[in-house]
Amino acid sequence: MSSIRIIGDSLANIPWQEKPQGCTAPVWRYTENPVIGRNPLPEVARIFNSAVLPYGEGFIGVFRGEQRDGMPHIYLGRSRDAIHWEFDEEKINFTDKDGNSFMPIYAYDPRLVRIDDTYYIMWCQDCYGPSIGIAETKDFRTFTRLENPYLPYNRNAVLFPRKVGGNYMMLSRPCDNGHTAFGDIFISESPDMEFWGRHRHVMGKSDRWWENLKIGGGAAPIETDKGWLLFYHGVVNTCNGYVYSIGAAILDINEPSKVLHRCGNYILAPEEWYEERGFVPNVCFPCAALTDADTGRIAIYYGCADSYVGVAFTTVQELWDYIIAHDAADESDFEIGLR
Ligand code: BMA
Repeated sequence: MSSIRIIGDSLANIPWQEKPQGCTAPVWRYTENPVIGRNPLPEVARIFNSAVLPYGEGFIGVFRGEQRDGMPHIYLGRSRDAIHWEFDEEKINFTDKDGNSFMPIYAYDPRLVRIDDTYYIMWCQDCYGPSIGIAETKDFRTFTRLENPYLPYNRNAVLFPRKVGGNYMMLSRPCDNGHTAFGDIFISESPDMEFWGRHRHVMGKSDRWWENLKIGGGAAPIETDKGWLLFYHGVVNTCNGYVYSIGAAILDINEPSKVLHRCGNYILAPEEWYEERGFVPNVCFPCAALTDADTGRIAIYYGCADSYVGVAFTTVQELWDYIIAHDAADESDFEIGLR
């Protein structure tokens, strides 16, 4: 097998546990999962589908908090070790460019991406139906919403952590305004974070049963010397409803609408109690990954059963070997995605 390395910062304090003896899977769960349990705040019943990044001496995150009126909003959290979190009791107060309050009606499944000295949050919100909201902050005190990047309906926006070919790049998943029984991942480009275009198809659902209904972007793509490593979710419909698993693919570094490799097997599927049992059973929904370029360690943050946050570990080499050994990429993946 060839070797692979992460291109990025070192993160000596990344949460980590060694692979358990006898584990045959490419990804293993943190033994103390879930890291965020029920009723984490007076006004919040569940936190899940959330994203974290290193910040200062510790970590910061944007968390999907399901309020007791059933509406999701985004809450800020801080941690020294990326395992134990303290949350602001009030949801993030988004403003417009003039500093006036500009709150979404609801906000869910946030992702958090740093580009240079700016942090971007993207999430799903109502704009006459589910669509993507995006905001920027430099200090995690003021959060300025930018123009909505896409028309409705759309979910699962994931920004790349740097420009590619001179433009910002963002994955998303066009959908309907219900529980969407279809969906492929697309990519769009922008020179300025306002005007998005040059849309391309990246990858579709497949005939493999774990992802044969729909797929959607997960964590911000991780730069490696073999391409962008993408964690995404894949969904199957069963007689008892949707089941969400985590998949992995490698996208071309300069032309990320091309999928170079795609793991035919899921890398994590619901099997622990906190993934199988909850508000929505059988959901593993990745939204972030911490990485340490020095060791190749990766900590995946994923929502569990729409009720909890879990952490799972792997290394870039372990994952690469598994993806290549189970590579199922075909012509529809290799294409540039323009018709
Ligand atoms: C999707 C999104 C996710 C959720 C999943 C399972 O459509 O709403 O936030 O985790 O369904 O309920």
